[in-house]
Amino acid sequence: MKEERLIFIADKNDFLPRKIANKQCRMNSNLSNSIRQNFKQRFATEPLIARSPGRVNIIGEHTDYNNGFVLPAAVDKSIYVGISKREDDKIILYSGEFNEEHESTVCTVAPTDKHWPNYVLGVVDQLNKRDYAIRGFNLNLDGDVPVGAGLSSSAAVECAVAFALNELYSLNIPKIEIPEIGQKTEHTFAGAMVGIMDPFASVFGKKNHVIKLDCQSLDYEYVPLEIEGYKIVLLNTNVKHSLASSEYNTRRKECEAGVAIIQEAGHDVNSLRDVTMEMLQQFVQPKDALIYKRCKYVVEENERLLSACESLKAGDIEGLGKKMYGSHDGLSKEYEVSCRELDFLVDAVRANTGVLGARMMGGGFGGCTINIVKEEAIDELVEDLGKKYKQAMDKDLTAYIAQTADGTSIVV
Ligand code: GAF
Repeated sequence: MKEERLIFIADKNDFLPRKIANKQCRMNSNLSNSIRQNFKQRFATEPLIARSPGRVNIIGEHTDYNNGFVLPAAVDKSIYVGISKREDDKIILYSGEFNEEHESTVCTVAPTDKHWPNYVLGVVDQLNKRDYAIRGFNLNLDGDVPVGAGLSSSAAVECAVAFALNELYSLNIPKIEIPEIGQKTEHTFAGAMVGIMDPFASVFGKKNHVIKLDCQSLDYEYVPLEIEGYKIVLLNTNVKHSLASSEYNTRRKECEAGVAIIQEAGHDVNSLRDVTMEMLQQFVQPKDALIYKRCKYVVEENERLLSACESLKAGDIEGLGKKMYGSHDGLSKEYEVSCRELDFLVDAVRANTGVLGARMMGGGFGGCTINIVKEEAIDELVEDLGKKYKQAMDKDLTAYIAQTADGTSIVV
């Protein structure tokens, strides 16, 4: 399939089938132009515009909050933020997605019952807590990162907002602090005890590269994504099960419980990053089978990632693909964050010679699978699987070919 014939692109809230000629240009210019126009109409002034991309993750799932490794890349779907200063302390927000306004003030920011403003207000709260002085602002939010598909639209919002406020009020926030502000916003204003991966990928993304990130030290390395003849294809289950956020936090606690058992046995370990399979077998397995299973997955996923990274660097895409299947099996059977829709999509491509690897991506319980697919096999795969998925799950399957992109920036 030729690039110009890409037939599935993400639009607004979802993946919609659509024929376009030049996706990248259309997306960037259209969205930033429309946000500029809407902003001028609404606030009668010229905005500063920041964009921050969504992300994919090749391998290394649920490892970030265990101080492990991840291998994400920013993609060509972004959140755009138009912003301007106010003379007072007011925060006036408008979301194009929800066609809704929300008002607050800088010194009284608090979580709201409405969902979307929290990702902006939480950032303001973080800036307040870190003594970055801002006054009021008008803000207009829009973008084409599909919500609920596991591409991390919320991290993209947080990073775009932090980046925009940094620029607007000349705050001189060190770049590394932007992802931390995003992560803390999730903890405090969204109740999700997420790791650093998503905002880090959004801010530090680099076109044609994946980021090998050590979530313990935050050291990172850009690894070229050289998969000639193959594409990264995301297959969206179009489901998001309600378990997602509660089970996410539970998994985090289960991992901490595993670390605590090993600490009680007298070992100086701070996280699963310091834990070996031998320790798990010796101390955790006899005590708690469930905790053992969870921790085993994480320790093995870190090993898988390091080896997958070597495969990628050596041009062994098949080796990389195999580890992706291994990752899915661990996520599904041991970490138990998959669901029948995700398992169906991965199982359905296992025997397909055009697909080198596939696995669920992100937190789980819905969203997308990430697949490495031979270019000429994509059309048939999507068509065939679309029918099978509809028949088996009575849901539509949508697909998106992910292109890597640069991280957060100001749009001029
Ligand atoms: C979500 C979280 F936000 C990330 O921090 C990460 O834990 C991921 O789930 C699972 O790898 O996207």
